[in-house]
This record gives sequence, C-alpha cells and structure tokens, in this order.
Amino acid sequence: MTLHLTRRRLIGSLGVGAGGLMLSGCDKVASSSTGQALLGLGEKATYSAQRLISNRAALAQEFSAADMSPVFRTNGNTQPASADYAAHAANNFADWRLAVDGLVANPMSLSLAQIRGLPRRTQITRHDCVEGWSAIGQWTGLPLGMLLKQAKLRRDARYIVFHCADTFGDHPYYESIDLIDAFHPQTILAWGMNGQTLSVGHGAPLRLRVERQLGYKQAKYVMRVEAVATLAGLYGGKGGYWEDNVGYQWYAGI
Ligand SMILES: Nc1nc2c(c(=O)[nH]1)N[C@H]1C(S)=C(S)[C@@H](COP(=O)(O)O)O[C@H]1N2
Ligand SMILES: [Mo]
Repeated sequence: MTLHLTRRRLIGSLGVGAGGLMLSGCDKVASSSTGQALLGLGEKATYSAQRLISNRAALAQEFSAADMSPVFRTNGNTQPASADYAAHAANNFADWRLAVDGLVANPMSLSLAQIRGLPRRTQITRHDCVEGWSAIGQWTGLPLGMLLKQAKLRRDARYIVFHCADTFGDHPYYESIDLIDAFHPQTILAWGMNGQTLSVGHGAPLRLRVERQLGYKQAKYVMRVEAVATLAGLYGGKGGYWEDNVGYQWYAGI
C-alpha cells in the first residue's frame, strides 16, 4: 500500500470529505485495529490528518471597534411571516423558547433570559455574503459548544441543525454544521449585535455566527437546535435551504 492510499484511508476513516469531519472519529480510529495499524504506519499520515483538523480549528480574524462598518446591511429574509413569530416579537420574545433536541441525552427548552444569563462571548468579525458584500460587526452570544455540552450529545450525533422561523415560499430556512464548527470557540448563538439587542432584521431573538463560513450559513431566527446523525432525512437532504434549492456548497469555508 502506498503512503498516498494510506493517507486517503486514514482521512476517510476520520470522516473527512463530502460529509464533513467528525470529532469522535479520532477515538474510533485509534481503538480499531485497522486504525492502530494506520496510525502506526507513519508520522506523515497522522500529520496530514492533524493539519486538516488544525486548519478547521483556527480562529477567524477578529477586529477592533474602530473597524466596525457604519452600516451593516440586512439580507435574505428580514421579517419571518408566521403569526407565531409576530406574536413573540410583539412580546419582546418574553415567552419564546429555544428547543434543543434530537440526539441529545438532555433535551432543553430555554427562555431568552436564561440564554442571556449563560456565559457569553463577544467578537468583532467580518461577515462575507456570497452575493459580494461584506460587513464588520460585533456579535455577543452563547458559545454553541457550551449549550451542546449541557444538552449532552449522544455518540451518534454528527451534525447540528438550526431550524429557523422564516421560509422562502414553502421551504423553511434551515442550516447545519458539523461538530468541528459546532465546538469552534467563535461559534455562538448571538442575541446581541453592535452592543444592542439583536434586531428583527438581523435575526432576533437568536442567530448563529459560525465565523469560518460564508453569510448564508449564519442562520437567523433560530427556533430549534437539533442534533442529527445524518442530513439525509431533512428537507432536500443537502443540509440547508440554499444547498437544497440553489446548489450552494454545504461547507462554505472562508
Ligand atoms: N433564517 C435566515 N437566515 C439567514 C438568511 C435568511 O434569509 N433567513 N439569509 C442568509 C444570508 S444569505 C446572509 S448574507 C445573512 C444576512 O444576515 P444579516 O441580515 O444579518 O445581514 O443571513 C443569512 N441567514
Ligand atoms: Mo448571503
């Protein structure tokens, strides 16, 4: 077996590729005898896989307050059409709850006040929309990894799905990320923007910031966070509204 093949097999068993990369894969590789043989075959193979993981873990650039865009435009839906959402917005989301469910041992239902009371991270980052505009803004929110640790992901969970309140025609907006991005330190469920409560236009009460990816992954109006083993059973099966309907890439790394 050539090193080239070896490396491909190792990366394959780590789950890297079209389907994304799985954190728990490392345990599985090391504990299987094939995995141990592959890991023993050469530093190059492990180095190659390690480098891939390191790149995914790198932080997006953070900026200073002086760099913030004077205007951060809105894009896509700016006001979910549902009566349910309108009622929550009219009530300042006081009775709204975020559902955290799917492949978790501890499903949760959290109020906005509870979420705001949990640890927060503030970051000033650049948002890059695939349509050709960028803006630098400040985001404050709950690190998604902390939420998932409290929810206790089951071992078969591989993706985190964000179900949103808005639709395009009959198609609900949704997005999904793998566990590398879910536990990335800059991945937050933001409830604040530019020092203020997140506005409806920008995704109130809660929107995803996944800073190593393009704008369409930054799901606004997140109502439900679901852990799943596969994206195949959801809507069009490609992991997001744009992915299903327009052919955008599921992994939109920047
Ligand atoms: N729920 C939802 N999330 C969404 C969208 C949307 O239409 N609905 N548009 C996406 C796109 S293409 C971009 S560029 C950003 C825009 O975020 P902003 O309105 O805060 O600028 O949100 C993303 N998240
Ligand atoms: Mo976008």
